[in-house]
Amino acid sequence: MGLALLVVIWLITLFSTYFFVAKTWWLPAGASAAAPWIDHQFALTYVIMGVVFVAAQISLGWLAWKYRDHPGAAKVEYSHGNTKLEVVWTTLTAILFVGLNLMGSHVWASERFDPAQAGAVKVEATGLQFAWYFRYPGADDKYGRTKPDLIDASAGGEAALGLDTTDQAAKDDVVSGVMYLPVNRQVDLTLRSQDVIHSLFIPSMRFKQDAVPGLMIHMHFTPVQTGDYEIACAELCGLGHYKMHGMLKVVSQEDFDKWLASKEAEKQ
Ligand SMILES: [Cu+2]
Repeated sequence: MGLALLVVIWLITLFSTYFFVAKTWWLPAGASAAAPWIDHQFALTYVIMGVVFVAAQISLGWLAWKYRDHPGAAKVEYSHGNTKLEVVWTTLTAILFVGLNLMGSHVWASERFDPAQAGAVKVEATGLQFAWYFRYPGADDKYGRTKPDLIDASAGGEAALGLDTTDQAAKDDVVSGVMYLPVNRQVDLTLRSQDVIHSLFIPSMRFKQDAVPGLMIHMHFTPVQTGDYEIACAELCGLGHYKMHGMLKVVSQEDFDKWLASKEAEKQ
């Protein structure tokens, strides 16, 4: 029995570790300026935790076998713990946990607390059950007023956001179901939610941030590669959560200007 346990524990350890080492299910290639940083932190966490995990499981299997019941086995002795050992591993775990958090907080804080660069593209992302809408402030660089009583989710677009078209600043606002961004320019993102908590998750940008009703959350990131990228909602937000899917199109500045101009023209 002890030997069977050892084999099972070691096999489970080997198989589960293999999928991480072989990167069978892994993140898509990073396409934002912060991606190398985040990937480095991600890999470091996995390597450290992987070493701890494998060492713990190998010892577990070996101990299960070593202390198996067999003729001539020593009499069982109950231990009430070892204070010195407990202090050592609690301290080591705390150092590891706090250390990794401090390292990671630098990247996160740079996207959250540092102000966006001058000339960043302003985009507002609004989550609602069950879609994402993206709003661009237009030539005046100002988002127009929205009013809860004007909201008509079934109409989509501007009406879904409750855009008050009598507001001067709202006249040139562009609302899109697809997020367009110019490459190599920082995005000054404002996150909003209309109903429940959603989470804007763009794996290729290594970006994930909750959208919370009543809050305007400011974040920024810089896409560095053109292409089409998936957007998902990463917060279980209701029955239709699974279809709360969107697309991000990172294009050249020229194509971005053309797209924005065509959307402005559509409004006239
Ligand atoms: Cu959602």
